[in-house]
Amino acid sequence: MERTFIMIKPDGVQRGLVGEIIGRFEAKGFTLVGLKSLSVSRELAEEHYDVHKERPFFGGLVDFICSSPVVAMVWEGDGVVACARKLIGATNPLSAERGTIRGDFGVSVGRNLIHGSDAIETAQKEINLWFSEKELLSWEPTVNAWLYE
Ligand code: D4T
Repeated sequence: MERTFIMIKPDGVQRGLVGEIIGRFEAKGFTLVGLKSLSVSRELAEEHYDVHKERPFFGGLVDFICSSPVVAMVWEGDGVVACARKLIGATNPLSAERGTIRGDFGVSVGRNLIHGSDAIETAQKEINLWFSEKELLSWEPTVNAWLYE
């Protein structure tokens, strides 16, 4: 089944939104297969955001991600990569729809609370970067019989 990488950024953790955010993924019906809280090294943050390394905001973004703990997760389910992006909302929280995480809780692009992989291929790469194989579970919640035909 499809998997995606989700990270609650330092602002989401500091603002006490970890439970709220995890609850939204749970309530939707996705399965949590990996979860840890960590202080991110500069090396990991730079690797994660490598695609943005030439952008003017790169240095500030890396500083921010390393400034305070994050919560890293892997969620599983049919179509979870694209659906998680919908639950998260647009990059700029001021443009994000109400009902999305960024739309409900954020006001600025540099403090947009949460990261979600943007494609299946990226998700695989990010999961491998943030988690070891033994940190990930393979399990099927009994409730799946009530979520899937
Ligand atoms: P992430 O990757 O964090 O899930 O965000 P998005 O996928 O929604 O957006 P992105 O890759 O374009 O941006 C990555 C990250 O950089 C921050 N950012 C972005 C910033 O601080 N200033 C900016 O001008 C932009 C465009 C926010 C998200």
